[in-house]
Amino acid sequence: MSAVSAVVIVSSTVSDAHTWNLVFLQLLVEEVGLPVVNLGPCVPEELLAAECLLREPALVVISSVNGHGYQDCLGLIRRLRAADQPEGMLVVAGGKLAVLAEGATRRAEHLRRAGFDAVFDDGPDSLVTFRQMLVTLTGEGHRTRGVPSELSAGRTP
Ligand code: B12
Repeated sequence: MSAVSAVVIVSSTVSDAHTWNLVFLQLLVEEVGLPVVNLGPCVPEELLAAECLLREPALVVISSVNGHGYQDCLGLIRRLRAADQPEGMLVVAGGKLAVLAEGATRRAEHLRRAGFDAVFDDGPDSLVTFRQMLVTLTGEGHRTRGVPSELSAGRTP
């Protein structure tokens, strides 16, 4: 396992066919000066894992808006935190991760415990916080795993 690069992978989950969320996030990441590989919609876990092995990204941004993101993310993060994956790779998720708002805090906490560095809800502040995180990444270049606590605290799906 080697150190991560400055590349950001933007990806949806295996079940999610929406694309404009991914385009939006790609443009946002590129705006702060980080190179992006956008894997598009309906990405199988094994394809995402293979891309992470190949590119050793600094950050993987998972976006899902179809309401099944929480379930998809649980399987996906198990795969991305397996022993063969790059160390120091940040993985965050956001969008409309469930159909019901009820239980959002518990789901976000569960995803963080499962291995996500941050989980962003669909509220107006999330993109501001997410962008701050990107700016931090550009400042630090190569970094080790971990999102500053002020960025990860209170993020819910
Ligand atoms: C266009 C659209 C489609 C198109 C997608 C075409 C395409 N090429 O993308 C089609 C028709 C295929 C489609 C299908 C479905 N859709 Co649809 N779709 C939409 C719609 C109208 C717009 C989505 C869009 O493009 N938005 C523009 C982008 C830029 O914004 P966004 O997606 O909201 O993402 C923003 C935030 O969520 C956030 N964000 C997203 N990800 C992340 C990640 C991070 C880290 C951060 C910080 C932020 C963040 O930032 C983005 C910019 O602000 C929305 C309703 C709506 N008005 O939002 C429904 C919507 C997303 N769809 C929905 C549903 C249910 C479906 C279907 C299941 C319908 C069905 N029964 O078949 C299928 C799902 C298919 C699948 N396998 O995924 C629901 C999801 C409900 C939920 N989450 O609880 C929505 C919300 C409609 C609704 N109100 O019910 N859909």
